[in-house]
Amino acid sequence: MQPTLKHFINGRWETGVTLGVSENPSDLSEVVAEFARADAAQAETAIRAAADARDSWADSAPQRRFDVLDTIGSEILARRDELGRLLAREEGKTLPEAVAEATRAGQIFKFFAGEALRQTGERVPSVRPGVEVDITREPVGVVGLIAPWNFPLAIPAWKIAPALAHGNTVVFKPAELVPACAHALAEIISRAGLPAGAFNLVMGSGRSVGQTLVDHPLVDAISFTGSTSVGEGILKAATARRAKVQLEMGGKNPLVVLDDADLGRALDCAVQGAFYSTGQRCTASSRIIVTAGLHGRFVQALRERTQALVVDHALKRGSEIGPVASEAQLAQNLSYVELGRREGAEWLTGGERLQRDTRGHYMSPALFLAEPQHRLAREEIFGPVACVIRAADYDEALALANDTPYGLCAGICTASLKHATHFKRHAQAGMVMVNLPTAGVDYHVPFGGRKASSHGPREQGRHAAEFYTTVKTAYTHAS
Ligand code: UN1
Repeated sequence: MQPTLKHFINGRWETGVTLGVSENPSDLSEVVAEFARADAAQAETAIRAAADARDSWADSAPQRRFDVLDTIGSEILARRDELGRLLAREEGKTLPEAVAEATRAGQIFKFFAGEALRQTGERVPSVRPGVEVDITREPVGVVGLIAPWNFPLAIPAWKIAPALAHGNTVVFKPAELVPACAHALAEIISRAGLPAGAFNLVMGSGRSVGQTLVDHPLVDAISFTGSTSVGEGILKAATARRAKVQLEMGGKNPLVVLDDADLGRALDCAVQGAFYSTGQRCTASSRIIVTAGLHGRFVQALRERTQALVVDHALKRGSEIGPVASEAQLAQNLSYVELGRREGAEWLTGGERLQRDTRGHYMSPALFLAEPQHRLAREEIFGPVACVIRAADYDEALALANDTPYGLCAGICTASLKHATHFKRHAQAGMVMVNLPTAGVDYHVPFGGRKASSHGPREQGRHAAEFYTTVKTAYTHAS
């Protein structure tokens, strides 16, 4: 058994108030980590440490920030296989997916190392003679980062890296399902040359650690990725005390397939978007909207492709779909499968618990034919459960794609430049994919959605500066 994982607070490793364990969802006989859990008081200690370190890190030179972030990125990339293996064991995505995620985390730190050097401002003449105006960006201060379990390296990376690059200090609260991934990342960050208190890891529940971050007056900004219901609570509490808030929440992402689509490519997009990472992505394609001329052939082929997917242990060579991450998530997925049948969606395949050599949270990917009003077709499930909806033509497909409370990502498969161009313009989503799966995004461009999917400025890329900095306008009379 490994030693109990500790919090990292004010430059020191600290034991917690209670203990938790994470288990391997591919093999429940394996405990991945035992970890310290904090209470509100310990979370507050971390917040105070971040507040004390605030000026020193805000005043650090760009070269220093570059060096710290570049060092972190290099180590993650050098250890991507080992980190990917840990991720696959703890979260359950397949080893190739997990190594790709570790790689992405390293690349994100490298990108934001560069951003630390690319800080710019503007100088503009005043409307008054003899006066100059400088417009610059300054750090926000202490940021609380609350991350989900489904991308336990990449999402923390795309919050921590821009926060530090732009001169903020950090209190990071990971999801309780994935403490070993969070700890591995924190351990690398702890040796990269930051001042004590600039980065803190506090593990524990949302109810106590998360809520303390959201409510504490010393926390200037909160970035959260997770469920819509939790996000809405954070929004109310944090805006009431005028903290800055960035939320990335649910999705019910449409993939439109038109009659003229390349069938093979459309099937790849649907299978990858709906079922890879076990469907546990806010960008997953959970509504596949197919026009009448291709509908019959597409549905038959998609059903065959879905049935052929290999569901097994995340570390097993040849596994395409790992287990569901937790018993609670599996129960939710199965309850939606049940609901789909009850509300009259036509079951095509899957949606059953599976037995494998090791005891784990396995289920077969589920596919339904649904009507747009079915809850199965409207609510985020966050598992390998997808539905196909029939549309008469492009216009109806676009209307169906936009008929959702969410607006994260929308995809279209078509050979028509006219329809692709129209869709890019009219899809009510923060991200649009043409002949690509809705899930699987680049690390150097903005990420985020509209409507109930997101709130506040975009994450990632240069646009991350909008959340992690605040603008200052300075006037000077040169006499
Ligand atoms: C991706 O699709 O590449 O929680 C990333 C999520 C998103 C990340 C998706 N925030 O699924």
